[in-house]
This record gives sequence, C-alpha cells and structure tokens, in this order.
Amino acid sequence: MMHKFCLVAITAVLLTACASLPRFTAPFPEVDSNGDGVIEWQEFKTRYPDSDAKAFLEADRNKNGDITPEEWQFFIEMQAS
Ligand SMILES: [Ca+2]
Ligand SMILES: [Ca+2]
Repeated sequence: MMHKFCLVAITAVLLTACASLPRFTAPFPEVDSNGDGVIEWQEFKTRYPDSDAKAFLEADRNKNGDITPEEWQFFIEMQAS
C-alpha cells in the first residue's frame, strides 16, 4: 500500500518536473541584452543559464550562430504547439 503510494508520488513529481522545463518565451528584446538585433549564444546563456546549446541551435534555424527576431518568434511558436 505504502509502496504504491510512493510510486504515485514519484510519478507526480516527474510529471511536474516535465511541465516546468524551461520554456523560452521571453520577448526578443529581453534576451537581446546588447540590443544589436540578434541573440548571441552568450546572451541566450545569460538569460537562460540552465539551458544547453541544443536549445540555442534549435532556435538558430539557419545555423549562422545568432538568432534573429524571426527565428526567435518561430522558436516560441514551435514550443507553444
Ligand atoms: Ca545581441
Ligand atoms: Ca540564425
């Protein structure tokens, strides 16, 4: 009985952890901290210290090393779907 309760509790914690994964929904200007019109890796990392390069690369659709407002917008919409 107790064992089953533990399993349920662990499952609930895991589900909550999944639901609270970092989501990159900040407005573009908030991440583009130097205001030059693109988000660089350093800016992304500063805004989202817990995230890894994978998310940045995913957002940088044309893989040129920075994220334009269009790429950022697309990335936000992609997460929402
Ligand atoms: Ca910038
Ligand atoms: Ca890009």
